[in-house]
Amino acid sequence: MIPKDVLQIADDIKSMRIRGATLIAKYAVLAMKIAAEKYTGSDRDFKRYLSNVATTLLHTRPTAVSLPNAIYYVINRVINSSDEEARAIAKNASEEFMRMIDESHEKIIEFGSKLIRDEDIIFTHCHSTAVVDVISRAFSQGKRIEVINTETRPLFQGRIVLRELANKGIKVTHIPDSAIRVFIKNATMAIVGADTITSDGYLVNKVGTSHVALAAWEAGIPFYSVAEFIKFSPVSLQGGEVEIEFRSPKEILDVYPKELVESLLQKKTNFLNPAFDFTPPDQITAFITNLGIIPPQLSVLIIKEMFGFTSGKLQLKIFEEPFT
Ligand code: RI2
Repeated sequence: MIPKDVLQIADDIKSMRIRGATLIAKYAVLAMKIAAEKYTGSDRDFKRYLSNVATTLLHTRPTAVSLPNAIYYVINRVINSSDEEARAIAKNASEEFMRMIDESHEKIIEFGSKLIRDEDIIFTHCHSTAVVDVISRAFSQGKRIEVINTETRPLFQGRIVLRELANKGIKVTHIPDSAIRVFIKNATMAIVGADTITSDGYLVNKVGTSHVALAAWEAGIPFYSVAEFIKFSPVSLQGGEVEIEFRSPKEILDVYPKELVESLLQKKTNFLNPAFDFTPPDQITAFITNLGIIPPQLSVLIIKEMFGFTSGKLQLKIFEEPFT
């Protein structure tokens, strides 16, 4: 039986009470750790139990690669251990991975804040912990900066950015998503987060990101994505495709008058709610990673350095067949 608090974490990720690619990964390994600690069965059955926990977590959200990367890290170590040591290894690997995330997060803040100059006006889209931390660090270094940010429909994650940065004393101009091209001209750089980066340098991030990149390219300002190693996809190196999550149309319709929704649903209408889009590498100036600032064409190097060249193959194998 999967413990209640582990199921609760899975549910919180699915419903986006826990959101943001890094936080999802952190909670996924925390759930694996809790699962290992609360296990009361025999050593012989532990690996099968953990495989069920991993499957439950994997099925919460399909797009951010940080989730399978985190789960793979723990599972890979457990598979290669004896039945007797598997439980302790699951716990240690989870703790180790959380430390790795924290260390790489600190590195991207350091690299990212160096790119921001005094008097920069930074354009951003959606809420990314990494982006907020980079901007906050640059501000605390005394740089006089401003931010332009989108609402990010339909879930308005832009409001989180607005609140977090404004509370720190940073001047923020908050705009509707449809005004991206109007205001990007006022910015000196664009910085967004990342959910998945493929081996050939495509960025998968909150829907609308590709519009920001295109508008930044047109305006001639640099476009960066801040991404720890967990955002890079080893599976893409093996030809694995990124699945774009389509969320419930309810998220769009929630702000419409109820009567209008009811009448529209009886007509020939269609409501689609993709959560992410693809930005091509030629519109990305660089990824700000824990290993440094790299052009998108070198994404494969991060995968090789952090996961190994063949890890994508192993990931696919582990996730396709339950292990014992
Ligand atoms: P950090 C978010 O996805 C956004 O797309 C954001 O850019 C990305 O995760 C990375 O966020 P969602 O979970 O890891 O809101 O930088 O769908 O926090």
